[in-house]
Amino acid sequence: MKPMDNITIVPTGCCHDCGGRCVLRAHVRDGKIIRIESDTGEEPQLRACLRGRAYRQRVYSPDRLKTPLRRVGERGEGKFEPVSWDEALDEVAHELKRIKETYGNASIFFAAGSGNQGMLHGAIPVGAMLQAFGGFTRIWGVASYEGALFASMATYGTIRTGNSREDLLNSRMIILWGWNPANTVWDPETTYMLARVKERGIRVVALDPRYTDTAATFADQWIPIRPGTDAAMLIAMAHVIVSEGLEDKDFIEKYTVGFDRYKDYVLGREDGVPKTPRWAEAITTVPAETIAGLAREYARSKPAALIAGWGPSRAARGEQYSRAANVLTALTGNIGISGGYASGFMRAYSSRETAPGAHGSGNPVEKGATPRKNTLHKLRGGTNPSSARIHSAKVFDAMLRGRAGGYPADLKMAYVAASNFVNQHPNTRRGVEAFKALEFVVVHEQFMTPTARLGDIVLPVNTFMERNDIAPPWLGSPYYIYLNKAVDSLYDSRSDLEIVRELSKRLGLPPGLADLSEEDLLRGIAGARHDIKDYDRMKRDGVVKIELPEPFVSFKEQIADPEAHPFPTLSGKIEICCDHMGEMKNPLLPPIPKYLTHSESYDAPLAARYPLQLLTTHFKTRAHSTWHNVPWMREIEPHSVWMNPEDAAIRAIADGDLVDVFNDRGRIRIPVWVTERIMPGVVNVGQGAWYDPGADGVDRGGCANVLTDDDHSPSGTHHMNSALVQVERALSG
Ligand SMILES: Nc1nc2c(c(=O)[nH]1)N[C@H]1C(S)=C(S)[C@@H](COP(=O)(O)OP(=O)(O)OC[C@H]3O[C@@H](n4cnc5c(=O)[nH]c(N)nc54)[C@H](O)[C@@H]3O)O[C@H]1N2
Ligand SMILES: Nc1nc2c(c(=O)[nH]1)N[C@H]1C(S)=C(S)[C@@H](COP(=O)(O)OP(=O)(O)OC[C@H]3O[C@@H](n4cnc5c(=O)[nH]c(N)nc54)[C@H](O)[C@@H]3O)O[C@H]1N2
Ligand code: SF4
Ligand SMILES: [Mo]
Repeated sequence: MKPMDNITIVPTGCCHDCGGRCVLRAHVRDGKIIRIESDTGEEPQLRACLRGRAYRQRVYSPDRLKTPLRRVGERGEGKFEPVSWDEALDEVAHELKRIKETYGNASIFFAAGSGNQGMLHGAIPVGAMLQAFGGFTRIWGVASYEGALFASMATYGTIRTGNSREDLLNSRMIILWGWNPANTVWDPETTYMLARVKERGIRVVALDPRYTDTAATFADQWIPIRPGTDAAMLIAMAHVIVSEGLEDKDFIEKYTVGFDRYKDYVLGREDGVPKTPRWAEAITTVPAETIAGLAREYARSKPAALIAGWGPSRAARGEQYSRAANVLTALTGNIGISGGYASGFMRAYSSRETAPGAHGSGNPVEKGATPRKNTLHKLRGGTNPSSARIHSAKVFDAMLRGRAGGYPADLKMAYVAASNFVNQHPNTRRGVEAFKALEFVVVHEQFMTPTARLGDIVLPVNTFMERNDIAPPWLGSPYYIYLNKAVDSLYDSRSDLEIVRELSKRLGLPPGLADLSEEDLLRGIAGARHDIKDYDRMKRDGVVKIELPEPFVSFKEQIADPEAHPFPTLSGKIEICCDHMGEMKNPLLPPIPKYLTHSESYDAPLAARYPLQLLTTHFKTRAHSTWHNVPWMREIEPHSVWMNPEDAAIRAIADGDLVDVFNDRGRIRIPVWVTERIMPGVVNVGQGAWYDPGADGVDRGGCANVLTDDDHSPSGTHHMNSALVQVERALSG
């Protein structure tokens, strides 16, 4: 910290749940942040995006929750009275004890969100407290990546796939499939590397129903593709490669199992339908020549990186797309080599081996629960290790139907921390109904979100500018940021840790982690990481960048010496055909990747009434619902539904009109952006806008999850990009 002109520059960072984790330098004068800078060091910098730079408007927002609140009206009505911390915490402790005694710990649902990505604050201490209190019911099925994780485990037996970002410079060709890091970041150096890729003239192709900022900035070619049909295109690319003998035969022979089985499907020997580019054109709308051209180019441009994003897999049958992409990288031998890329989960360098959602064992409620048979847990992985968990898409249904509906618990209370749960999970209107049916809801929040509005007690939490924390990168890069406290907690807010400390006393819990000081806890966290060598230096600098001897290349050892380093699958090889999936005998989980349709596919009967496919992408101006209420962000890109001019014309809709986007689950009313940047037949509502229904039930906030389907595929993947909708001009405001 360097004082000058009464200004102290505090090295800190940004750690909400976007794909970043960036350096911030808070300029503080008289206890107030007056300016925010970012990384000014050597490239590649951990440079903050527009959201991080606008953080002052979030810290000093007039809407910050200032005191603990107790509900006075009906739940969800939004009427609260301020109460003291003692009153609020007494009530929470009393309700926790009452509910535990009356119904048992499994009736407590812990809605742990991603709002804070530091390792000390946010949902983590709350989970530790509830665990010490006897446990809780929680979710499996992480909205982010469940399909990709499942496919990665099935193919490689691990989630550590892909190469370091700088290794992209060694590729001869890069395919960005359903991936938009210009907005979603995926580690701050990604766009820097893509810019260098472009400077070097390496060919970049982007496949996305939208002409994304990434495609516009970095790609030589944009291929629009109909949502939910990517598996068909990838399988047709395999058809071209196999029928023209372009596959890497030695690689397939040495490192994979199941190629013949896949070949039979691809060539049509299994079901009489050869999966030709012509076949795929009818499904995907991508011209057969484009499909064949891309297949040949990819197979001949070794080393080439096919990076398959999570967006297309966050959809019904999304795991098939991920599997088909993984298998294509194997057919072309682009795995384990510099410049290649094992498409999979996309976690390259990491000091963690487990899936982010899978941590935190030892929940007493899950002890003795039967391990699930029909899940990938059997293959070592997945985030569903126990029959005591509820899929995150099904929580609302579980709250409403409980054990009688086949769920493991009758849920009576929700403990919400760092999550805008109701807004961020599919079928939000049902979510509101479900939360209203509970006996007690407590929410730790910074703002009165749509979920906090459903609280009985709402506790004001401070921001990362008001406490110390350490945050690992979001995904796969070698560094940590240290978030030094820049200012004191505003108003009467406290950290989650401080709340847990007070509450633990009231619950009579033995002294635990929460009794140690913040500093000791952070030293402990750093000490447990083999790659953090110097805590004090990291704290002083606000960041530690870890020098790797060379760029990380996943599966390098497996390829160099397969005898000594088998793949961690059952066969020890890359599984093009996964027998374990075959054993499940589920037609929706075939052992080889297949193109499968579903009830909200473009060609489903429902499309007669709801002919548009809705995407609910991650949005430039927000991390999920965080930053929604920051005016600077609203100015940059107002919330709207993206629609192609062709679709607008047939509906007599003009750019900027207020429109209704609707299906049987609900209706939202927002302005339309008529743009060529989205293909015909597809509309996009960025996820994360706050649910704000009028008396007529129409959501003026434009929350995408009013429209999404609360079902999941057998892999556990969400259907957030698989909703059919109609759009019409709004009749009133
Ligand atoms: N700004 C911002 N960044 C974020 C986040 C955020 O909320 N805001 N959230 C972070 C988190 S937690 C996550 S999990 C990640 C998510 O990161 P992603 O899942 O990669 O993000 P999305 O925007 O949902 O999807 C990426 C792209 O997939 C495209 N897409 C959707 N469906 C299909 C399809 O069927 N086929 C094809 N080819 N493309 C399709 C979308 O148009 C979009 O451009 O982002 C992280 N980064
Ligand atoms: N339709 C659709 N829905 C989606 C997605 C999609 O692609 N489409 N993506 C999904 C994905 S990938 C994810 S990860 C989820 C994310 O969903 P959530 O985890 O619910 O994320 P946020 O909406 O950002 O809500 C986080 C909340 O935490 C609060 N917060 C921030 N810091 C702290 C803190 O230190 N302590 C406490 N107590 N609170 C804090 C913020 O104010 C914010 O309200 O959304 C999912 N929802
Ligand atoms: S929102 Fe994400 S990318 Fe932007 S500054 Fe924060 S951590 Fe970095
Ligand atoms: Mo996510």
